Amino acid sequence: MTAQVKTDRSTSDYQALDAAHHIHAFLDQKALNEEGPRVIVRGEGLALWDNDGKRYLDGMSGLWCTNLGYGRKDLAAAASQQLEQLPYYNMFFHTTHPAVVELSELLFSLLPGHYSHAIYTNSGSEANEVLIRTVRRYWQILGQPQKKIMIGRWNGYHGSTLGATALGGMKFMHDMGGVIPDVAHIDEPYWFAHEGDLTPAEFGLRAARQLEEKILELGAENVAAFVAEPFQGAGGMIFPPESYWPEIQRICRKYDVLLCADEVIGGFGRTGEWFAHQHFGFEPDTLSIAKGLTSGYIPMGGLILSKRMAQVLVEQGGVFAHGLTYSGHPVAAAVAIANLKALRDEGIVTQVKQDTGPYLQRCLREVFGNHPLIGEVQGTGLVAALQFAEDKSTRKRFANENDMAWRCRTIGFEEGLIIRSTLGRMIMAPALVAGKAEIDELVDKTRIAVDRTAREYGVL
Ligand code: PXG
Repeated sequence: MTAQVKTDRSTSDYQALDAAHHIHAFLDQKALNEEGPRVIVRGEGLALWDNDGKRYLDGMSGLWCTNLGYGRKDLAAAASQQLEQLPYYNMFFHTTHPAVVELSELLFSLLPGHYSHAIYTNSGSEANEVLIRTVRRYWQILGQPQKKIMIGRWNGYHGSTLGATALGGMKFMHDMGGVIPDVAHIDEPYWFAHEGDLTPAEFGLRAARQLEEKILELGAENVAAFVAEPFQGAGGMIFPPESYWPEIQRICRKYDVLLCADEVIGGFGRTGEWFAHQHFGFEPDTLSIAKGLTSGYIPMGGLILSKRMAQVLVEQGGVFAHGLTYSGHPVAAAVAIANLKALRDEGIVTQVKQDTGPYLQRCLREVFGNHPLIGEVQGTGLVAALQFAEDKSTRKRFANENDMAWRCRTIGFEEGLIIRSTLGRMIMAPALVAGKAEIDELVDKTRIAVDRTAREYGVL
């Protein structure tokens, strides 16, 4: 299959205009301009085509978001119908609209029963901004306005706006433009990087107990919430040991600290459960959502609240001083409904849990379990990471692991594969509609990229 689209301009024209007008995300703009970005023009299923007709297998669901894959006509039709009927209205002037009401009905039918309310946003970053304000408001209403410190994790990612950046633990982001006060961090539960001889289970408990130490250091009466991704995504797809989350939950309950899960990439089927916290077996008070809510076809995010929190805000809170023009946007809501119905009615989440997820995980462990470049394979469902390591048994990492991973990613592109590198790890998160043939192609092309990297670095 070829691109089958005729664009108006040559790739070099697009690149020149792109260089003239854009600052790209997380890249050295000058270096990018010298190289020129790939110009992506079409998508179908898991395949993308660039302006020169080259095909790529998208192993990253765009940016962890196209859970249904590209080219879904039902989502396009839902948007088009809503655009004709009611392209915009808001939730300010004592008004609502059917699209957002029906989205909530559907969403809460998929969520565990102890959640009841949503505050919709346009993105995951905004969901986390709203989280900070809502959590602080909750404690204010309960007469504890000093309980406002948010604890996040080093290397966690919660978005690129100011509050979300502060909540996240990417120091290089903190260094650009500053942070907000009353935010603290604990370490990430990254067993492979940890030096010493703790088992994963022992390490999981130790990592979780850092939260208790931090709460005691700051004073529980001052700590509003702990916020984390159930598995860390942008920071390297780090899976905590099984002992981690139950201990975190115990600590949060003990000190009356809200437990907030950032489900922006873990939500909507990625792990084979509807939400990643269900895979890890804990019960957060809030969920930040975005990405897979609409399969990325249109921007939408939100903050989901437990009944307990919502009741306080609704019954005792008075005016909730927050509102976005596009909160619950009808077109986004219509697309989200079509997306959630497809994920549910086509049995896609169940398929990830029972069939394609275990298949991907098995294939990766067979191919990379004893690979000289790979120290560990992590993941569940349709998300996985390969950790580069010089010595698997001692967990010794290559000094230049970042360069190796970046090179592996570049080779992937050459081979027609999009996977992501983070520090010394390769990450994949294909669309949840991936069939076994696409998973085979993903694993096969990843092996070619890893082998070529290993040969270039003299490891194979
Ligand atoms: N929380 C998490 C856990 C995320 O992964 C956000 C919040 C922010 O969402 P928005 O919609 O504001 O971007 C994210 C976003 C990557 C990558 O390369 C990851 C994200 C965004 C861009 C790139 O892994 N995650």
